[in-house]
Amino acid sequence: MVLKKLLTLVLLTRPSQVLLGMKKRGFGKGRWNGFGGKVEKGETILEAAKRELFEESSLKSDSLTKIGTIDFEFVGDPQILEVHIFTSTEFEGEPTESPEMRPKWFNVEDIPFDTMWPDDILWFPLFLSGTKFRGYFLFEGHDKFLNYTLDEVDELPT
Ligand code: 6OG
Repeated sequence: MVLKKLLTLVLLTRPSQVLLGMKKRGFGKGRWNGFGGKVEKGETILEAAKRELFEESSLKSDSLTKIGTIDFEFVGDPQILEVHIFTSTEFEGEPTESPEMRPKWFNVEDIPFDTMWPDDILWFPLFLSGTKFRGYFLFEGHDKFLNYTLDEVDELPT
């Protein structure tokens, strides 16, 4: 049986820049990433994306658009992480450090891929060009993946 865990990831942009957060604790600690987390019982994936964005960065966005979905499998772990990735250019508030994340704007040419999950360098170009995508990565440990698929798609299921 395949166990799927639903997660969200929000990447806000402004002209030539993307907002990332340094993960201060838990899964992915020490890596820059978008803002997100687990979808709770009783909420939609979009609701979870907005909630996690606010909890981790103090920013509110009512116009999140889904840009991609990636399944992550880890060798030896029956649970697959289904990560739903959203983006927006519209948001309110000031990025504020939370117990989970330290936010920082990066120029798109200075995205710190060396201190991000290793999959990011492959799909960020699609996200930055506004191309929707569907992906799968099989990780061995947290520092390398053994194989992957990444496909551009016209539509993403909600
Ligand atoms: P919490 O468990 O802290 O949420 N996430 C990943 N993001 C990227 N870019 N690559 C991965 O490759 C990821 N695996 C998980 C989803 C974890 C956060 O980390 C994201 C969530 O936003 C394996 O609640």
